[in-house]
Amino acid sequence: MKKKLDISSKIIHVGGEPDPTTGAIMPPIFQTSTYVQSSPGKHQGYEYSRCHNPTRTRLEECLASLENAKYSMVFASGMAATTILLHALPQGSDIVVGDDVYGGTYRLFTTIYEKIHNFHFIDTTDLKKTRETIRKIKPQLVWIESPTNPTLKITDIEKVCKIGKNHGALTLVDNTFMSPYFQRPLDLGADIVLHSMTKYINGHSDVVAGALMYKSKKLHDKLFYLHKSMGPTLSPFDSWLVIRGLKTLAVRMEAHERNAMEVAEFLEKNKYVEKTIYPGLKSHPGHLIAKKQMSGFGGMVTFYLQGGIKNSKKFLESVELFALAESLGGVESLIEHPAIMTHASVPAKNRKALGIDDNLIRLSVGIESSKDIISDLKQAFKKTFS
Ligand code: P1T
Repeated sequence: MKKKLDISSKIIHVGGEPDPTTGAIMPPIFQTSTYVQSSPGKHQGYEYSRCHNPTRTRLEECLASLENAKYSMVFASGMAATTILLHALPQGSDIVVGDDVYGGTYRLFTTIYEKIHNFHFIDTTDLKKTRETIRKIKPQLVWIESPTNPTLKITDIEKVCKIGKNHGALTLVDNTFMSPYFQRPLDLGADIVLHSMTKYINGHSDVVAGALMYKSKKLHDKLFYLHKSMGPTLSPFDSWLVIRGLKTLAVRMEAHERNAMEVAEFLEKNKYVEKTIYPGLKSHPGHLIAKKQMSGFGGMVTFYLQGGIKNSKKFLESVELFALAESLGGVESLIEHPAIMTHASVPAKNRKALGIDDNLIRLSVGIESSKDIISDLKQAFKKTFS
């Protein structure tokens, strides 16, 4: 019955069965490192918490069902999920990567893992170029972020997955910005979904965590072996916090989107803004693809402020309700400067080519009153330009 539920009900109920021994409606935090065995090797499915933990299992069950996957594995951060996935590929794999990805992902690929795999960065919104590159390189993996961080480019996930499949490549989608509530890449043909659960899935800026979701048992066995051997384990308490935060994902995402749309429309009309980027705006080049593959446009808005770095800094120092901080997807509104903060590890030349300019500002629009959010931006414009 639970498999057939709507996503907003699955968020609350899958993995959330009352505790069988006490009836407690919330799962217990199994704050234990080990489990007693009745005879050597004879146990109840749990041996050691680096490998398995019942609180973590509850979370993994729910996450797998939200992405319509068979399996999910959680990790101590989004980057830990990425690391383990890269180890699951044969050494020397070719990986085609969307050119605009989170700065930390770019850093990991181009410094630590460039000695192990070959990364080919391309604009995956350009289907012709993507088809040609995949046909030529025959990669093991295609890595897409959609919408991208920070310029919110939209890749046609279904089409890229098809191209990948035709040439024997798996496709991974980093679905952090949308959460499974607004976008489910496995339904569009992807093989693996990655989340930084630090963002919308947990939603309360109090946990760092990551997850992978997929259907293949072979991949699951490989990832489980790597997880147990390498130990990027999410603690029972953090697993429980994510279970708790996740319960309100549906209402939070609806509120983020409502507010982000209002903010984007406000910015688009503002005389001090050169350009506003939000997939929900008709002016966004990926608007129609976004409409096709997402059921909402999310809470992230970026814009180019008039003037250079001086104005950007002044604006970022002037906000009062928005907090100037890295990260996104929490209930509170955050603002940041990608070139100096989240994407500082992307070389200046690449940043320029991607449009991560000194006047690009990224907003993670929270779920406060939209009136207060917009008043805060108004007063920051006034302070910056008066
Ligand atoms: O921070 P961590 O949980 O390790 O997740 C890394 C990560 C992966 N994928 C995407 C799309 C991300 O945005 C992130 C983390 N991003 C930020 C911290 C940020 O402010 O953009």
